Amino acid sequence: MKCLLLIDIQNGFCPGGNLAVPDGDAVVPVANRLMAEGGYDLVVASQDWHPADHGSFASQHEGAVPFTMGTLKGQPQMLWPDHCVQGTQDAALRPDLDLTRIDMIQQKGLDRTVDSYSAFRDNDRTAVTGLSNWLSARGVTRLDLCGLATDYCVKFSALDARTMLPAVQIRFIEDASRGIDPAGVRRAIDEMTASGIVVVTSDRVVGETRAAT
Ligand code: VGL
Ligand code: ZN
Repeated sequence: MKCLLLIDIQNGFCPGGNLAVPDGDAVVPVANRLMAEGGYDLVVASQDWHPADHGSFASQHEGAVPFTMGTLKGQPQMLWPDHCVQGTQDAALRPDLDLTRIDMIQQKGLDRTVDSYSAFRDNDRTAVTGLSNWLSARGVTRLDLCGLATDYCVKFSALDARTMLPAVQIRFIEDASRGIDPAGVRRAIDEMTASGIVVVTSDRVVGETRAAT
């Protein structure tokens, strides 16, 4: 069973959004092509889904400025602009993403006391979202990830998939992803590669499907 996991392809992370990733909207046509031609049995989309008073927002910390480090539950925490607040347009999945092909939406970041970059569990690794059990129950053996942002939610999701689903082959689709900080993206790719995650392109994914049929 092959599954495609689309990370946080939401208005908030695209140009015009509250936490826009440079060129973030460029991943949408690539994700649509992967869903149509990538040969996946299942497609899951994650959705950053914060309460308005989420503790990762700089606005919740006296005098704090977005994109500086603060603390949350005693742990270092990057403080973000308010983004992806539940029920707002900023939190909606991109309308040009082909939502008809998505089998399940995994929301995350609902607990205001901890951030959740990963679609699998909170940053403090205490609470899980249930996604790893959902994938295991469906017999997923191969998981390809892509989306926004490479250096945060995509990386943390990929590394958690690696440790929480040790029998599953994990791949990162580079051209279907964009990051916040170029140096962070390079480090993220190095970390993913070092942990056994394979870096591929969408052309390769689609080409393999063609070769197999
Ligand atoms: C993300 C920062 C805060 C992401 C989510 O989707 O990469 N980054 N919340
Ligand atoms: Zn967030």
